[in-house]
Amino acid sequence: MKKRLFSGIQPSGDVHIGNYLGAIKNWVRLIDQYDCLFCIVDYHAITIEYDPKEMQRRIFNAAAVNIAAGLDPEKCTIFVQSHVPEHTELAWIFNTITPIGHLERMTQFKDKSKQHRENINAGLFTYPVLQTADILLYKGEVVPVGEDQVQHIELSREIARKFNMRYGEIFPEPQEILSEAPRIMGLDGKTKMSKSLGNYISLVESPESIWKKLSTAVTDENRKRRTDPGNPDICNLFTLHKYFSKKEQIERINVVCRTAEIGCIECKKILSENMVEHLTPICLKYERLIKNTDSLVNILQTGAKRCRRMAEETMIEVKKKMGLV
Ligand code: AQP
Repeated sequence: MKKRLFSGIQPSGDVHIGNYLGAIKNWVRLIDQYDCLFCIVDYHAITIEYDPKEMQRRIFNAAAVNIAAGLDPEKCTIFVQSHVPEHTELAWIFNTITPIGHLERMTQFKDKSKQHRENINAGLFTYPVLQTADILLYKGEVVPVGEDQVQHIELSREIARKFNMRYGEIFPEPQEILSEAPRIMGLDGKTKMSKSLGNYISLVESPESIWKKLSTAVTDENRKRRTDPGNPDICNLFTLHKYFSKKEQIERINVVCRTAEIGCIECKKILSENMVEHLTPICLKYERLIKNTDSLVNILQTGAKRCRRMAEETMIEVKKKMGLV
């Protein structure tokens, strides 16, 4: 029996290279090792303002991009959170054992409250409780995520422990798995690359747009003139070179940037070419998939069917333990 892996992505905008390097690449790497469930978490995405007319497109987009990036639906289960009602049912139960103080400490809640001052809703606050339900409904043991989600996974362990102590042992304590790129910074070099901040390169960005975005991206801010020596250690784009460029190029740039033999523009051009080369197969596959919505619907329905069966079984167990049957 393979251990179960659960992970999710919000259909809150374009899937970007931060999501890819921080999470999706790891999902693809682990697909044969675990029984993998990948969830498009639409109930999480509605905690911020959105256009209902856009949501369906975003859900298909998230499914197609992830499949194009390597999530083979023959090898894993891909589904939409709202297609399995037990997610919110279990979240309600977990709400009753989660201290408010723990939720108040969550960095993402603090950040998002600042970002969306006009809409600090209860869903944003209890987001990590629903996330815990997402994972534990399927008794997920491992959760590959970016660094921003580690605090939430810690909380999910606490909730699992508390439930098990109070009502009896049911749930595993999930463990996060981080990728080699757990936190990709945005093109401003200052904030985490995020769908909602618009500081990203999408996974299916056109070559022209990749170049346009990279050409204005922040590098080593101390390097004012072309003749100034640069410092790759503090250059956000050098970090991206590490994931998209060839080993010899990275080694060379690491030297010639420091001696000012290469300028930022040339360095960005190399990165842009390599990024286009890396992302082109994903873009081409995405274009084919997104045109065939029937096939996407079929994949998501098959996924939801499997997940509903598992979710029903868990809820029967949970309710029995809690004396609710
Ligand atoms: N910048 C990042 N670097 C590394 N990993 C990242 N992840 C997100 N941003 C980065 C990881 O991608 C997975 C899916 O993320 P999500 O869709 O659940 O939501 P998020 O973490 O809130 O991502 P965004 O892009 O910042 O979305 P918005 O702007 O809507 O909040 C997760 O495993 C995440 O850690």
